[in-house]
Amino acid sequence: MKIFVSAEHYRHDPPFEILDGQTVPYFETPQRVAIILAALRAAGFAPLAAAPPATIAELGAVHTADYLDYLAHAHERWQAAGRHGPVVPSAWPLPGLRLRSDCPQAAAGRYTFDLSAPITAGTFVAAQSSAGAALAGAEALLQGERYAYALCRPPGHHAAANMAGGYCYLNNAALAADRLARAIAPGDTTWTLRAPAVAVLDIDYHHGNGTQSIFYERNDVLTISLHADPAREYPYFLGYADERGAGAGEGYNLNFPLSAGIGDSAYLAALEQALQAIADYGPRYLVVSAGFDTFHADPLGDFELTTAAYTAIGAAIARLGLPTLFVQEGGYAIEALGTNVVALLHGATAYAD
Ligand code: SP5
Ligand code: ZN
Repeated sequence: MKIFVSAEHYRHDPPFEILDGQTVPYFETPQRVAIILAALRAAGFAPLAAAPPATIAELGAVHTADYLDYLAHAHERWQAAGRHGPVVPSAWPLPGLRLRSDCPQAAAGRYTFDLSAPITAGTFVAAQSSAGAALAGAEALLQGERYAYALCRPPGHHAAANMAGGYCYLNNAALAADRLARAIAPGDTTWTLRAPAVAVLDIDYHHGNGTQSIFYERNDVLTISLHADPAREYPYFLGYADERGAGAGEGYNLNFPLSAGIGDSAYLAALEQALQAIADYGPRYLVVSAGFDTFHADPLGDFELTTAAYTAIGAAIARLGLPTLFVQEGGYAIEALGTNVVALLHGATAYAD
């Protein structure tokens, strides 16, 4: 198991977020990485490799140039306009409004879909470092590793080609999946030669709206997400079961919206359906968006998974027999986060063939 860490993650440390109308301390903290690293070391997972930050050219594989320009410069433009603190939107160009201004507040509304992705001075460097860890994990699979784990922070699965939100800025899992897919048939721009090269399995509590939208019209990357039903839970506007992909990508997106209070056995049964779908498509590589906010004690979630479930999830994933990259997403029950990450990775490696 090769493990890559986003070394610059600590440069992203927003002071607060606005959660359901309340200003609260930011849940997605640098402490999360420290706790996971300590648990990995204690469990004997070593050595840890620092990955180089992803370059703008690498990020352009799944993100738009204008969005990357925004992310890279939003904070300095905000400050130059005399504002203090992190960049947070205050108005959005919803349908019926006009996208004319590119002043810093207008840009924030245009490129951020919620109040949970503030941009501080170090946010873009941290996000580049996070994406770099995921890309290094993809390269490790291409070099023949059976497993890799990218300890990404900030997380990525809510970030779309041109939108930040939900603690996410750059879509680490999508960048890794795209890298793997392109490696299978370099130069194929129709996706057809590569279909279906890679599956992304998203087990974060929240729907991976960014990953879904990035690959929605592609058939070389199958996207599957198990998550809280968006009819009751964030991100509300995507993640329903009837979203199946479009155009060439039709049939290459699957959503499993789940009920509040779901426990280990019902969750594992839903996971088996998702894994069977992956097996039926026959991809060459698997990327797992690994969130742990499905844990019973998570402050953001309403699922009831125990630590034992993560071991079982890892083992079930391993039985697919695919080279697999685990990409860290959410998980906010700090005291259990390291234990749960180790449980997932142990589950996978213990069943390696
Ligand atoms: C990567 C990731 O896990 N991002 C999650 C972002 C969630 N942001 C807003 C969630 C608001 C839902 N209300 C929580 C109610 C807690 N009782
Ligand atoms: Zn989440």
